[in-house]
Amino acid sequence: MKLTTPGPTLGVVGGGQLGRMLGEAAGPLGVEVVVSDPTPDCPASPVVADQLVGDFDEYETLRALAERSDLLTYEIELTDPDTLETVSEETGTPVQPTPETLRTIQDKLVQNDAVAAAGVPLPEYRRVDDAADLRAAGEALGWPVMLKARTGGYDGRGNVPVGVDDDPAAALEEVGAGEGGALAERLVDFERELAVIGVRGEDEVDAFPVTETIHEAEIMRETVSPARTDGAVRERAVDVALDVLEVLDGRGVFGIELFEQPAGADERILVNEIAPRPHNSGHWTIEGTVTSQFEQHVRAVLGLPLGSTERRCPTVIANILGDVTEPKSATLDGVDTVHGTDGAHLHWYGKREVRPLRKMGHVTLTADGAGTREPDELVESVSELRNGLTFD
Ligand code: AIR
Repeated sequence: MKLTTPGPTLGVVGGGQLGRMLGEAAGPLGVEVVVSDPTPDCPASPVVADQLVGDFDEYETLRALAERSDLLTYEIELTDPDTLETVSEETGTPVQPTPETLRTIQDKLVQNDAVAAAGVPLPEYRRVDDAADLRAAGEALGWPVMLKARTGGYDGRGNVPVGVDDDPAAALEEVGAGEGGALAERLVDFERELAVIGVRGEDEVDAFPVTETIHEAEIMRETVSPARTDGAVRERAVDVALDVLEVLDGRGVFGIELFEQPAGADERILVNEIAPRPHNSGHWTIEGTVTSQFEQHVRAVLGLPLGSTERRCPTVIANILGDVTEPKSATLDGVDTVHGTDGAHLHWYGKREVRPLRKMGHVTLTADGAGTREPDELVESVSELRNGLTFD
């Protein structure tokens, strides 16, 4: 490939934090990024060449984005694969990962069916269209179950555990199952949650080192790399992630969330969920690996050679979530301590409004700066740094 200025234009549907970090990674490669997002001055807008304002699934916006771009990708699953396919055919601008892959992943029931059909292990699940289905699923899988909206949920929205005494109709309403239905999954008795960022390039596949993810109330709080588990489990996690990549079509990075079951279980690793884009579990790669997941996504979708996924040093992150009860204008207090700590890096997503539990940024701590390689100490320190930040 030869490079000129301006270089190739990558159109990204969605201009939230993932679009922002894609923009930051694309710059040095000489790749121009244009995003589309419904919110004017979206988080990506200060770091990309341009923003088109429009809904994620709006034909006019996606058509205009395709006309401006050499290739389209997306950083949120709420876009519409049919519309992406249409604008791609009309303009000749390819979409990666393919709309077909988005279609599979967007509907968690179709996603689970695809993973199961490939023989990749995952928790048992049942389709749930109404309260009677949910009761039957609980009887079959054992209470409580994890109820998930088939479409539209992210960052903790759309998932809720349901017990035998809970009102099934209320639970279905809470996850918003009215739109596209739901599924119930057996609640896995896991040792810890893990995630692997897999990547498919032009004619190569690879995976980043496995990450441990710590969740509370269905929202990711911290990640730890290397994951605090044994080598055999880490290897198995990467193998399962590579098997998942086989199910998917198209180039790009994929966030693959996993459960680690206790020693003695039939399967040590089960697939939880797949995202066809960079993922929160891979934010540590910005400082922690030779190539970040964002640079890797840009390389992969454009068909450039992939970069090394090797870890530089143990690295942890803590998410900065909205610690407010009502939405309000966002002012983060306490950042000086983060800036003043060796090995700590602040990532502010530039969201104008803070909302309860909204992802507003993250703090990364690398072992080479922090002076300890002990994962327990690192995760404690990064949590302390994050806990010192508040929205006043
Ligand atoms: N995102 C997409 N899927 C899951 C997540 N977290 C990221 C994308 C999207 C942004 O979250 O970057 O644009 C939306 O965040 P919010 O806080 O505006 O809902």
